[in-house]
Amino acid sequence: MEHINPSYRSKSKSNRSATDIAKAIIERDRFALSKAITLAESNDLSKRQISTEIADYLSNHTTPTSIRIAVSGSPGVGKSTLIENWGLQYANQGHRVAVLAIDPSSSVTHGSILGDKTRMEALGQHPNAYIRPSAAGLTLGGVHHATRESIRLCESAGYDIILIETVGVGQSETMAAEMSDVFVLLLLPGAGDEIQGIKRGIVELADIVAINKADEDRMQLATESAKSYRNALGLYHHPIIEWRVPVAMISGLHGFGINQLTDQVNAFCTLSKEKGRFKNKRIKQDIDWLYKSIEQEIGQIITSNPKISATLESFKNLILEGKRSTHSLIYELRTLIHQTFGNPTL
Ligand SMILES: Nc1nc2c(ncn2[C@@H]2O[C@H](COP(=O)(O)OP(=O)(O)OP(=O)(O)O)[C@@H](O)[C@H]2O)c(=O)[nH]1
Ligand SMILES: [Mg+2]
Repeated sequence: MEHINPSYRSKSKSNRSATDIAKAIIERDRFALSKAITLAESNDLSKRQISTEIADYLSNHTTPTSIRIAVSGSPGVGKSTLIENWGLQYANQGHRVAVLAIDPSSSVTHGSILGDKTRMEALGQHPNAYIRPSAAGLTLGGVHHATRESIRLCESAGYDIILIETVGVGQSETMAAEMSDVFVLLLLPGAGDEIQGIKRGIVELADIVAINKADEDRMQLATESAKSYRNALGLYHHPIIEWRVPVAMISGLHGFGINQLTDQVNAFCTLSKEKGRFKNKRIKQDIDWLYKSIEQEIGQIITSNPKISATLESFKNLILEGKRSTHSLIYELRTLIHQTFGNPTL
């Protein structure tokens, strides 16, 4: 047998067709799943093409029955620690857990620190768990696209609990909300000032709030903060009118309150399903994403036209010199776009 090339097996695997990879994913082959995620993250058009064939096959052959949970909060609030222990709890109950990260900053830092951030060693070794750090070097739209696709792929591979950690600040929370069923916001026990300081936009995304690190000498402070947060949250209206955003007290590190968090997620999903919102929200997320992608695509086609990009460049100087109003420049650009690409309605 020495004459057999030892890399033969992996080579034959890497040459599998889109349908073969898709079938292997349905059979819960982790290698195929990772391969498909890498293809979806690729900037290479031919690889992207294979990835779309895999996606189409899976859409036709699988029905996701998962819960997508986004865990968000400031750096260091304890997202990874909670996800690891929460994920272990789910995995020990027989659920299949996939952990993904949304990291818009990976395009800047090239994800160098992300490996550390999503290490989750104990969960990573659990047979029911799959952890995928987000890819480095992707554009903002690329991060969004790759994470959405990764979620679908994991679901097709039978993962029914999808935990999404937001990494970095700003864009990641919005992205997470655009692709999850439940948005869990972690906060730290804090004084009144900090409560006033929570970013309004992010609080409005929350379906569940949890005061994390409610342990050791922070119990008293956590109890007081939970009360203040409950009052503050009373001012917001959740899109499901019957849902009062709960404020849990938890310790992701010591496991305290995680059961309660699971109950709240289940209660939220049950209500959301009763209201017919669960499925509709996913459909709306898909349609919104389609439109967003079209805008990005079209924008790219337009701005990569040499005549238009040169005109845009010259507009920058005009704005700098203060000679023309932006209003008239936009009008001129519109005319140029119509002349270049044609406008059937003119
Ligand atoms: N006391 C206590 N410490 C915690 C708890 N959860 C996390 N920590 C500690 O807080 C620090 C940050 O935890 P991480 O889980 O890495 O936090 P994170 O939100 O994922 O951080 P980033 O990914 O960098 O945004 C670590 O030192 C943890 O051990 C908790 O419930 N209680
Ligand atoms: Mg983390």
